[in-house]
Amino acid sequence: MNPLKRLGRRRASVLSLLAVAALVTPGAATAAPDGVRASTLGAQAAQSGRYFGTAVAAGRLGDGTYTGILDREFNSVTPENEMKWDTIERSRGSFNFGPGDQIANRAAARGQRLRGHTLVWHQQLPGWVSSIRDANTLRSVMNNHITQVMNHYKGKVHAWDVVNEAFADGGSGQMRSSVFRDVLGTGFIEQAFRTARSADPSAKLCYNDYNIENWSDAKTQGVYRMVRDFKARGVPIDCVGLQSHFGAGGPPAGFQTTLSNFAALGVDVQITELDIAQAPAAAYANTVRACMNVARCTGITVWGIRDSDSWRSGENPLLFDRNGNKKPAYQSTLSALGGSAAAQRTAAPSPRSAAALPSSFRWSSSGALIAPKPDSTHNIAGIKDPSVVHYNGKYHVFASTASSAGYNLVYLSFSDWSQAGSATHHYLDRTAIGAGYRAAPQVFYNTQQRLWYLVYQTGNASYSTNPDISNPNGWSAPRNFYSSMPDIIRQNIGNGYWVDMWVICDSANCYLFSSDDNGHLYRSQTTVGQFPNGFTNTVIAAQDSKFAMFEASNVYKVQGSNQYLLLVEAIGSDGRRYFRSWTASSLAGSWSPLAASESNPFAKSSNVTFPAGTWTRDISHGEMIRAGYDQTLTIPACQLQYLYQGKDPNAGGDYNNLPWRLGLLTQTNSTC
Ligand code: G2I
Repeated sequence: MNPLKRLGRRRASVLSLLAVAALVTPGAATAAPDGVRASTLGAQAAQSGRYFGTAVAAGRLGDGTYTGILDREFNSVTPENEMKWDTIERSRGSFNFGPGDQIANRAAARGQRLRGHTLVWHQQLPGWVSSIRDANTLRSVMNNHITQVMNHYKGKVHAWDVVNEAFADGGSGQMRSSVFRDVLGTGFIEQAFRTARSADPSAKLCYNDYNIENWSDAKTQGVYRMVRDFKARGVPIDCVGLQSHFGAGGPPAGFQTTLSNFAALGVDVQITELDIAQAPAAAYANTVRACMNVARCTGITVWGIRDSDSWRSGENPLLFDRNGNKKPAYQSTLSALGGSAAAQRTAAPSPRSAAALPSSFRWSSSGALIAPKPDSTHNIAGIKDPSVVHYNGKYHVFASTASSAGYNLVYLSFSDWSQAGSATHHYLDRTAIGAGYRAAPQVFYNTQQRLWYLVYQTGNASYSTNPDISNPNGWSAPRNFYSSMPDIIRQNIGNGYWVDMWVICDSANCYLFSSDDNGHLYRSQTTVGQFPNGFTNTVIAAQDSKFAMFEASNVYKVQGSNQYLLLVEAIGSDGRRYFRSWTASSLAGSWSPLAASESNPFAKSSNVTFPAGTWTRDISHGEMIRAGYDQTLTIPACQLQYLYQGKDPNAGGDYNNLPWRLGLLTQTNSTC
């Protein structure tokens, strides 16, 4: 969004260009190739820095079919039973590490990582422990067990399930009854984690449980509150294990939200015991994709190798059949990890294509949901350029405020769109972001740095950070991504302005896109590790006539696919704003038209219905409702929603005083 320009009078002169204009990617005649695809689960997961593991039973290590698959496919192992209390300390003070060592030593010899499972659990607990009634005795027994076992496996176990399954099923959200809770009180979990940290400071300490995959479940909420409390009070916890023993339907709809929300607390998340009744290929793929879409989802473990090895063998829930053959779920899992088996290259469409976006779109619009809320010191005419994330049960919206006095930013949050209009507007000029020209915000969470970023334009490309998105006063003062305008922009910008900065990262790099009001979309690049510094290699990512490639570009990752989506606002033959769309297979790749013309637009008044009344003819600068909120900017492939700015079609006059409002588009032609 450019606060200064007026383009309306010149629109007609470029109409003829719109239909035929082509997009080019200078200096990138061919698309970047996809990453090299691996043909095993572990190798493919490793390409994104993740592990792919399995539960291992010591008793099966003499079976050549079993070990053949184990060593070919998996780069992490979890002893299924061999590190549990009833094996390791069957009688008090007498430790039997034999079966655990057998698995640990075998894994170490083959470079496989080891998850430790589990130190404190109410099951597979010897009777001598569960019958203790004295708190001091039980505390020292528990601390001693943790310390002895962790000492023994120090340097061999990368992550320990310190406490397993301590929360109750059902609607209480409380801890379950167990000897530990009943004798030591609910503080036993904190005690166990503190003891574990002292015993092996370099191991990751995990809380592990089942039925915590559905975000809205009381059990999930109970565990979430505990982890949040631990992080707030400095109790050592590094990860949450979601066991993921699923029914045939696979993960619950909100599974990725759950992973993201835990991760946003500053812990890793891991899928620790995955198995799915009847192992539907799509259910496995959906599970894996959810993990791939969350940067801090660091690995996946399936709970066994062949169906016959499973604790639920009657349900055939694993990736290999009884003979050790790969099942369809194996192929879909490999695909979802980003890989492709040789045999699959010639096979029928992979599950990925099912999640691809359609090539034309239809939408239904809400009425104007959010209007400016002027106060005694903010005489605001329009609210514009929204950026939105759904986090912690709320929509968090950042937007430009516009008036003849200039531009600044506002923040509001609400739990439901029906409440958007009544939300409090927090003016960010009162924060360290400061007064003066700030506009076109973009918000996301950087999972590596555990910080929210707000990217916006100030004449340069600027940003502020905040550890807590819900605290408007937590934003830092503006800093710039560039020391000055990159040469290539200076050379191509013409009489335009440099606007609408947009950051998106894949697992290796972050990209900064921006527009120039002169038909160019620019792209700079830095590494994920260097971000927010080091943006260089600025190139023209796409170009067209100045009205066909106007402003307000958005770039997203499409969930469950290798597709990226580019949206750019254009000015139509009717003088109204609309959106065009392209896709690419990599962020630095070239963009192919999806719905990119005035007759087949991504979103324009011509493909939007207004059941609540036609309050705007412009579908202008805004943001998709994302599937997550991190730096990957992942959107769903289905049932898209887009928060946009529109205005009374009859309004005119001073550009900065136009009465922009925010409305929500919901896709009506989703096929999934
Ligand atoms: O129950 C499924 C899993 C739930 N989360 C924690 C995991 O540790 C748990 O694993 C299972 C093992 O897969 C089973 O193999 O835990 C069970 C015990 O609760 C394990 O079952 C036990 C049997 O109960 C014993 O009778 C048997 O001797 O497996 C033992 C070894 O085969």
